Amino acid sequence: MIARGATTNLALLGLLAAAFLTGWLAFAFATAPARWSLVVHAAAGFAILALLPWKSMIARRGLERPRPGRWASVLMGVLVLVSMGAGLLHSTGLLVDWGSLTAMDFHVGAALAAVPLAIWHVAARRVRVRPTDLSRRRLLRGGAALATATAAYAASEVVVRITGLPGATRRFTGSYESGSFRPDLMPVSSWMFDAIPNMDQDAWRLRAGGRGWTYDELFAFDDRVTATLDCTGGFYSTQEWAGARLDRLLGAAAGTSIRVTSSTGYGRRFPLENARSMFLATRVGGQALDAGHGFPARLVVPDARGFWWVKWVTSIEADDLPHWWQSPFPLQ
Ligand code: HEM
Ligand code: HEM
Ligand SMILES: Nc1nc2c(c(=O)[nH]1)N[C@H]1C(S)=C(S)[C@@H](COP(=O)(O)O)O[C@H]1N2
Ligand SMILES: [Mo]
Repeated sequence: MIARGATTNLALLGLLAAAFLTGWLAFAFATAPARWSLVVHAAAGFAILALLPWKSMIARRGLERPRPGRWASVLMGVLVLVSMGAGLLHSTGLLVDWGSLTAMDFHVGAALAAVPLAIWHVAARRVRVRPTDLSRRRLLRGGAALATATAAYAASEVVVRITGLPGATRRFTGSYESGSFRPDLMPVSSWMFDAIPNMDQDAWRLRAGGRGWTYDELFAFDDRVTATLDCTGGFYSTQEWAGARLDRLLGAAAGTSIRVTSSTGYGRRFPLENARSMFLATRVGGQALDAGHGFPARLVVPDARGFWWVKWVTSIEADDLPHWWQSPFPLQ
């Protein structure tokens, strides 16, 4: 029965899908739900590790038959292993930064690259399910395996704390502290490909609330907030921000949502009622923003992930589109 491997392959499919979904779910939140989703995520990851001995028997047998596309299966295996290894390096803190990239970048990058190969793999290497594959005994065994994987994850977290590995200091999102209250030490990051633009302070205008604002007009606002930018790349940084609360810029703007747009074209949409708790910052730690952190002005959205904190903002416009009318994650 084990020799046929259908149960192992199906369990792998479920676990890979669960790991992928909970990973993105954790990225969507900067609050407590991120932790729950990451517990499920890590348990799924450990369960995949536990299945490797069985899967390698299946793979070895499969590789003995010359079939087109074997290299794609092997490449997918390499990508999944790279993703898993980078995930563990990040979570333990053994290796978090690799030059300008982070372990998280490799973790998510390798997982994303594996997706088309995984779809092909499942389609090209069909599993024929027989009733015995889903017997009660096997389901029980699967449940026990999941419980063991969760316990193994809990144990790994205990070990990380006892041994005092850097991973013990990470936040509930998994991110590491970096340069808090020291803007000069705060990392500069972008979602994907945005380069730091050259902004001319005198020519710059902000479109908001149906009018244009100059840099000096915006700089005159002094609303303050202490907030934590938590980047999905794996760092967080708490700073004292100053600028204008968004509802003050918008005035009596009508609509259901606002779109905040960067000079680079990057932008995010928010519910209009959130404007009261969002800020367009011109300063951090009492100093004007530098180019990397969003000069002339950048969004500060307390309790939202870093990718919502649009930099180099040029317009804030209200309209009647629903706030969820956008890609869940930026596409540029
Ligand atoms: C092939 C798919 C994936 C597998 C097998 C996988 C597996 C893992 C493993 C084993 C860990 C280390 C768990 C620990 O010891 O704490 C981890 C951590 C993490 N993964 Fe994934 N992952 C996958 C995809 C993703 C994706 C697509 C995302 C996000 C979009 C993601 C986000 C994270 C985050 C944020 C952590 C850090 C958790 C923490 O430090 O507490 N993962 N992953
Ligand atoms: C971690 C994820 C996985 C890796 C790294 C992996 C890797 C491999 C490799 C290297 C082979 C042998 C080469 C080949 O036949 O192309 C193979 C075969 C196979 N895989 Fe996977 N696989 C994974 C997940 C899955 C999943 C989710 C399914 C189906 C739901 C699946 C079904 C199969 C089947 C049916 C074979 C053929 C076995 C045989 O010919 O006896 N695999 N896999
Ligand atoms: N215009 C623009 N704004 C952006 C991004 C981007 O790529 N383009 N990246 C976002 C992401 S993912 C993060 S984590 C923060 C990083 O801000 P920092 O460079 O000040 O640390 O900016 C956000 N704002
Ligand atoms: Mo980010």
